[in-house]
Amino acid sequence: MKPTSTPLHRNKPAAGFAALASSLRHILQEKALYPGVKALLHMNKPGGFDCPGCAWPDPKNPSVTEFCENGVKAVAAESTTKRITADFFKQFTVRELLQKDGYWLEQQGRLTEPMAYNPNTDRYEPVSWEKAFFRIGQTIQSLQDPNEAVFYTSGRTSNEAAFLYQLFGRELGTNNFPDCSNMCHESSGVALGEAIGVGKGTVSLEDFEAAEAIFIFGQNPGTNHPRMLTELEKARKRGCEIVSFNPLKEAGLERFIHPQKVMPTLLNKGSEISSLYLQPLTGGDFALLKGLIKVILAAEARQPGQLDWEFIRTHTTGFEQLQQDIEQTSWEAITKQSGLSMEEITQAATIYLKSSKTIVCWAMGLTQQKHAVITIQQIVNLLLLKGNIGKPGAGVCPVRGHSNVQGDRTMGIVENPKKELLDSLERVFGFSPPRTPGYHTVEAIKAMQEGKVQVFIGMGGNFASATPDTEYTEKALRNCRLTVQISTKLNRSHLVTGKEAIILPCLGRTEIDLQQGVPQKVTVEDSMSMVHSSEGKNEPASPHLLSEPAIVACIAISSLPNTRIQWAELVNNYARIREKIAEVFPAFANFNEKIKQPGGFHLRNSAREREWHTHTGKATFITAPLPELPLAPGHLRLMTIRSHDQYNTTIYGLNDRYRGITGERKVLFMNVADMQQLNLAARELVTITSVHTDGSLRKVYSFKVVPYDIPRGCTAAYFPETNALVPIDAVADKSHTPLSKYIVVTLEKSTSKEPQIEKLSVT
Ligand SMILES: Nc1nc2c(c(=O)[nH]1)N[C@H]1C(S)=C(S)[C@@H](COP(=O)(O)OP(=O)(O)OC[C@H]3O[C@@H](n4cnc5c(=O)[nH]c(N)nc54)[C@H](O)[C@@H]3O)O[C@H]1N2
Ligand SMILES: Nc1nc2c(c(=O)[nH]1)N[C@H]1C(S)=C(S)[C@@H](COP(=O)(O)OP(=O)(O)OC[C@H]3O[C@@H](n4cnc5c(=O)[nH]c(N)nc54)[C@H](O)[C@@H]3O)O[C@H]1N2
Ligand SMILES: [Mo]
Repeated sequence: MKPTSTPLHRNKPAAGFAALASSLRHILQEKALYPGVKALLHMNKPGGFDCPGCAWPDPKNPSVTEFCENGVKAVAAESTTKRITADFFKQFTVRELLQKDGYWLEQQGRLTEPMAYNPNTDRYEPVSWEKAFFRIGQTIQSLQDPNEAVFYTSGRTSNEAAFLYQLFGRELGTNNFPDCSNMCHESSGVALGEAIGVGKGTVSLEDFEAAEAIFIFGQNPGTNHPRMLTELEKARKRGCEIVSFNPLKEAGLERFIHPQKVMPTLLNKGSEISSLYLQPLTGGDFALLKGLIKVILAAEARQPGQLDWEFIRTHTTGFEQLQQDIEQTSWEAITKQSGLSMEEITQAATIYLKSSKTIVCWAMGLTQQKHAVITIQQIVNLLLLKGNIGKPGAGVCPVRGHSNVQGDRTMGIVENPKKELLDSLERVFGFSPPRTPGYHTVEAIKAMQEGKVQVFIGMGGNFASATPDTEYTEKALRNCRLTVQISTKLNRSHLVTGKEAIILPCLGRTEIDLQQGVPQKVTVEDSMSMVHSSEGKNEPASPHLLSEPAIVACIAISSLPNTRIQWAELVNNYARIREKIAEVFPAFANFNEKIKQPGGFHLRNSAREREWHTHTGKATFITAPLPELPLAPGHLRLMTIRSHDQYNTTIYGLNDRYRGITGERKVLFMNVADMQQLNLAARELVTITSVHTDGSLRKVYSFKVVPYDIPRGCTAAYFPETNALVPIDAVADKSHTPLSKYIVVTLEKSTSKEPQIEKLSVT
C-alpha cells in the first residue's frame, strides 16, 4: 500500500551538481584542499592509488579522472589537516570521550603517534613504538593457547598487509580471523560457493556493456557505489533494461546525473536508471525470486524453447527438484511474503525472458537476512535457467563494500581456511599451520564475553560499532586483557578498552609509504577480481606513522621469538611479500610483473569459464521451502542502512541528501499508514524496542519519525545508531551474518521519563 496524505520526503535525482558541490565542500571543510586535490588527480589511475571508498572496479580508459562524491569524501577524510596528538588525550579522559558520538570522534583528525591506555588516569598516554610492540608481544607470549587471541580485519587493508597478518596468526597457531566480510557479503560467498563452486562474482565491466538486462536487488548504488551509476546510465541509454527491487525508492536507482558532466546540464533532470522499480517487503526476496522462476517455468511450459536446455543438460544438476519446489510454492505464499502482486512479478519475469544476457547485482538488502544464502541461490537458479553464467554480458554480481574486502579474503583472511591454503603455507614457510577453524565475528564476540579470548587486535575498522548488539559486544571487548587498534582515525573501538589498550596509528592508502628510502606499492582486488597496484602520493599525516605491513611484522617479531619468517626482509621491499604471495597462490604467479600492466590483471574465475568446483561437479539448482516470516500485530520490520554522508561507522556529515534528511541521523523512516495506525505524527519521537526471546532488553531512544515511501510493516533507520537492537544470536543460516536488515521491533512514543540517549557502556 502506498502512503497518500502526509507529504513524503522527496527523492532527488542522484549525483549531478549537488554531488559535485558536496564533494568540494568536503575537501574544503577538511581544510585539505591542496593535498585533497592533488590526491584526486592520482586516484584510480595507473601509478596512483586505489580509491579507499568502495570496491567498484575502475574503467579501462585511464585518461578519465574517475572518482565520485563518496570517493572524494573518503580521500578528504584521510587527508584532513587536523591531528590528534598527545595533547588531545591530555584534555579528555576515556570516560569523557565515550560521551562523544562517532561524528565528533571522526572530526578530530588523524592519529599521529602510538598511545597506551593508563587505567589509573583513564587516559591514553604516549608510548614508544618499541614499548607498544613489547607489551603486545609479552601478552601474546603469555597466552595459554594461541586461540585466546583474535585478529580482526576491515576491508581496506592491502593484499600485502593482509597476507602478512594471516601468516603471523597462523604461525602463532590460530585461525581466529574474523573480518568485516562476516557482516557483509559472507552470505554471497557461501551461497555461490555451494551453487557454482566459487564465492565471487563472475562478471567484468565489459559484461555491463553487453548486458540486455540488469536486475538489482537490495542495493543503493547512488550512495554506496556511485561509480556503478555511470555503468547503469550507459546501459540504460543503449536500451538495456534495468529492474530494481528495493522496499525503499532509492534516488540513485531512479534517476542519475553524472557529476563530471554536470556543468552544461545544470537543469538536466537526470537520466532514468530503472525501467521497472518494484518495492517488495523487507525479507521478501526469496519469495519474489521463486515468483520470477514460477512465471518463467510456466512460460516455458506454454511455449517451449525459451530456456537454455543445452546449458541446463550439460552444466547443471537439480533442475527437477527446482521444478517440483516451484510447483509446490503457491502464488498466495509468494505474493503474501514478497508483498508484490503476480502482475508485478510477471512484468519483471517477462523482461528476464526477453533478455538473452542478464546480470544480477545485489548487496546488503539480501545478505543480512536470515534466509540470505538460499535467497542468493535463487538468483543463481534464475540465471542458470537461461545459461546466464559464463557468457558475455551475463552473470552474478555481488557488489562488494570495502575497497579490498575481496582481496583480503583471497589472501587468506578467513576463519575457516581451505586445506590448499594451509598446505601451501606449510610448503612455502615450513611451519605447520593450525587445522581447526577459528572464530568468525559473532563467535569472536561470544568467546570474548565468555573469557575464552584475552587479546583482540583490530587491523582497521570499528569493531565496537560495526558489530551487532552494542552493549553485549562492548562488554565482551572490555573482558579482554589487551585490545589493540591499528588505525588512521579515532573511533569508538579505541574507547571500549580491554584491561590494557594500545592505539597503533598507521599510514592511509593515499600516503607515501617509504621503506629503506624507497616508495612502496601495495595491491588490491576489486569486486570484479581485477588486481592492481596502489601507490600513495600524499605526505604522511605524521612522521611517526608506520605502514600496516610494518606494524604486522613488528607484532610478529615481538610475539614469536622463534619465527621462521624473515619479516624485516619482507617489509623492506614489498615486492618480496608479493613473491611469497606468488609462491603460495598459483593464480598470482609472476605477480610483480603482472601489476606493471595498467589496470592490473584479472584473477581467473572458474564459474566464468563454466568449470564448476561444486560437490556435484555441476552448477547446482538449490531449493528450500519458503520460511514463515510471521509478524505479530504491532510489530514492524526494521532495516538498518547507510546515509549518504557516512562510510560505515565513519560519519562524514549529518545529511542524507537523496532521502531529504538534513542535520540529523536519529530518524525512523515509516509508511504513513503505519504511522496513522500507531497514532504517530511526522517528526514525533519514538523509542524503538527489539523483540527477541532471549530476555535481554534492547532499546534505542528518541528517533524522529519520518514519513517515507516504504511498504507497510517495514521501517528503516541508520546504522550504527541502531546496532544495539540487533541480537547477537540473530544471524543468517549458514553464513552467520548478523540480521541487520530484519530486526523485529515495536515503537512507543518517547516520554520525558526515558533517557534521551542510549545507555552508554562506561566502566
Ligand atoms: N558512501 C558509502 N559507500 C559505501 C559504504 C558506505 O557506508 N558509504 N559502505 C560500503 C560497504 S562495506 C558495503 S557492504 C556497501 C553496502 O552497500 P548497500 O548494500 O547498498 O548498503 P545499505 O545502505 O546497507 O543498503 C542496502 C539497500 O538494500 C535495501 N534493502 C533492505 N532490505 C531489503 C530487502 O529485504 N530486500 C531488498 N530487495 N532490498 C532491501 C535498502 O533499502 C537499501 O537500499 O557499500 C560500500 N560503499
Ligand atoms: N546494523 C548494521 N551493521 C552493520 C552493517 C549494516 O548494514 N547494518 N554493515 C556491515 C558491513 S557491510 C560492514 S563491511 C561492517 C564494517 O565494519 P568495519 O570495517 O569494522 O568498520 P568501518 O566503519 O568501515 O571502519 C572505519 C575505521 O577504519 C579505520 N581505517 C580507515 N582507513 C584505514 C586504513 O587504511 N587502515 C587502517 N588500519 N584503518 C583504517 C578508521 O580508524 C575508521 O574509523 O559493518 C557491518 N555492520
Ligand atoms: Mo560491507
